[in-house]
Amino acid sequence: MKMLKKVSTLILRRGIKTSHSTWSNKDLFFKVHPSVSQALAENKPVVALESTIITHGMPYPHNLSTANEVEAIVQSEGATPATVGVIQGKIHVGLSPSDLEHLAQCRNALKVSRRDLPYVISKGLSGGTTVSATMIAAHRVGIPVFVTGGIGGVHRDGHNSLDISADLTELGRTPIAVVSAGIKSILDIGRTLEFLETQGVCVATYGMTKSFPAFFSPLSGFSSAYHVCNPSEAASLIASSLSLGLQNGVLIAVPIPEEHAAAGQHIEEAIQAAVREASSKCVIGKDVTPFILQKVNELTQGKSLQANMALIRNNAKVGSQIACALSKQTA
Ligand code: PSU
Ligand code: MN
Repeated sequence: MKMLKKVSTLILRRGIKTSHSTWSNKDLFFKVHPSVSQALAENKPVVALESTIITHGMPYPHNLSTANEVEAIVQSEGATPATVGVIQGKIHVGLSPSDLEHLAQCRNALKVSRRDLPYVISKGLSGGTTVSATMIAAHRVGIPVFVTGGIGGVHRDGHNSLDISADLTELGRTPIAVVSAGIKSILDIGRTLEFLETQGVCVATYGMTKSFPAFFSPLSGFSSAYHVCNPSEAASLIASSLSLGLQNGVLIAVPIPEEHAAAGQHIEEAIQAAVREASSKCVIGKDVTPFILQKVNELTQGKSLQANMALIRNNAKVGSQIACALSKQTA
């Protein structure tokens, strides 16, 4: 509260300035963990991680153990993890173990996307950042690579309801490379890919084919525009996008490893049932994704959660290798 007063006084005294520096004073709204600022200052690879997956995507204590495991994987690949979250009105880039524990256990943490940032900051609240809000934070502090499980997309019937995740427009306006296992089949994958094309987002599958993955399954029946075969190719793609000065993101889609995709069909059926239940219970807006994730976990007796955890670990490994390759290429 105090800090906001300081900013508003500043703005009032100097007249309303809409310049970037006045409204978005990094030091007032952001708290960068020393390990992250040190790595950035030394041009070492850093990987941004989101936290809605912790607050709304997985139940406690699996959310906490996955978050810790993912950070350890990033470190073991030679990069510094920077989990982003909002704690009492400050956007933290890099969370301490106690902040992580707090978010993992906090029952009233909000799900914070771009549109929610002004409110949570003005009220001094806490929350998990979605892909869109995490991209904003990563970009502000200069982290080009961000790893998550899955991104949001165009919902089925989204062409009527206009329920289109803010993640997609964020990818169209913020130059960050997002590494994910594609898009869940609860979404309209075809329309999501069309929307990403309109937004100018370069989508590439990580692997030997262009098959676009559907989160729990390595195949969605749709294709990416391109594919990249290894970390160095992925890094070159990202470096080209950055050097061209394109102000949009890149999406690297990493298929779930075969050994964890076995329960795919069972999970798929549970997803269909969960989508029907969400619709009959009139669950809408930002509550849809968390509702479906929890329902599917129940219906599959935890198998979807295990697959979810496995694919995130794999994304962390691949994303860190890409971040390390990018850091070498841009050194
Ligand atoms: N997909 C998952 N788990 C998640 C999310 C997506 O498997 O936790 C979260 C991500 O943070 C993503 C957000 O950015 O949901 C998208 O929400 P919405 O569909 O309301 O935009
Ligand atoms: Mn939505």
